[in-house]
Amino acid sequence: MTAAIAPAFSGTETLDALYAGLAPLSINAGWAKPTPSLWPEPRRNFVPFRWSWSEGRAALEAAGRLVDTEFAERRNLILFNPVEGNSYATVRTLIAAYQAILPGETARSHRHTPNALRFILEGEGSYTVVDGERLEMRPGDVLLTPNWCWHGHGSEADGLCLWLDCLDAPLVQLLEPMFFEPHPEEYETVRTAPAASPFIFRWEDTLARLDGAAPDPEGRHFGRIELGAPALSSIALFMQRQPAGERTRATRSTANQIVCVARGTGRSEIDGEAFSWSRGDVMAIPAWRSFAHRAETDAVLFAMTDEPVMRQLGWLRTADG
Ligand code: GTQ
Ligand code: FE2
Repeated sequence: MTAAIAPAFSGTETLDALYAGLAPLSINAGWAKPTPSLWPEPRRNFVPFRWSWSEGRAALEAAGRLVDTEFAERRNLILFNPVEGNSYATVRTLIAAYQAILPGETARSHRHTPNALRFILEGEGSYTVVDGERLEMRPGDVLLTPNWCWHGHGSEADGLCLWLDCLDAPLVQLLEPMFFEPHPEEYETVRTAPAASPFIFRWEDTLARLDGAAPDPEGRHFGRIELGAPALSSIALFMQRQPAGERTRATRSTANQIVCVARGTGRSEIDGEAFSWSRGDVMAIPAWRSFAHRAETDAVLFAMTDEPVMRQLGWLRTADG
């Protein structure tokens, strides 16, 4: 038997009275919302931006004098998008950070659900240990640490070793499945040191593959290869070579993108704003912002995007201009 429930709104005679009666029930009238919940096309939330490696590098050198890896598990500088209320994400779903490790240092192992990758900028002699495998890191290399893989870093170099990290942590924060765990032994024991691994894309292999890469007939990029297919379940990685003087056709995508300059100098236009760049600089290209790259010298751009997420969910769209 169900008890009769008092019809709370039977005496409600005005819309205002209806709204007032709904609010304490945590119900809103969908037709009377102050702001729309659907809009015709992606909004300009995150902004186009460029971080300069000369500034980032100098800041990392200072951080090297001021903090050790005992204090700072990772000596990383987060490249946050300069938009109201944000102090973490570089674009909506991804975060990029410059990281440094000093000669002789080790950075404790941990694991987390965010997928991560590193693009090595400078220094010979650093390594990362991923699930017990020691992997050497050299300039131009890309190394993956997918969801829940143990990873810690170390350096046997003479000088600073520097790289760019990229993680899908902002997406994981948004969707909630965040887990993080420090390694029970702090530093994971190295079991093997393989020369090759599905977690490494070597710079020399990238260059060799780029030699055979055909340009996009539509001109959206010149020679371009993908690292992995995709490299991570949420992040696709592309290396694109662009000859001096060439300009890509302006395009836009629902995918959020971070670009790091692997080689050369040039200028990009992102939603009407011009950004000049050289090696190590990082650009934020948020969803649906038009972008075109112009190379001043022969250039290689490393692009990281959330395209796999957009594709899997049926939201990947691209357009000209
Ligand atoms: O190297 O494990 O920049 O876990 C941010 C989070 C680097 C890392 C970052 C991380 C790492
Ligand atoms: Fe990590």
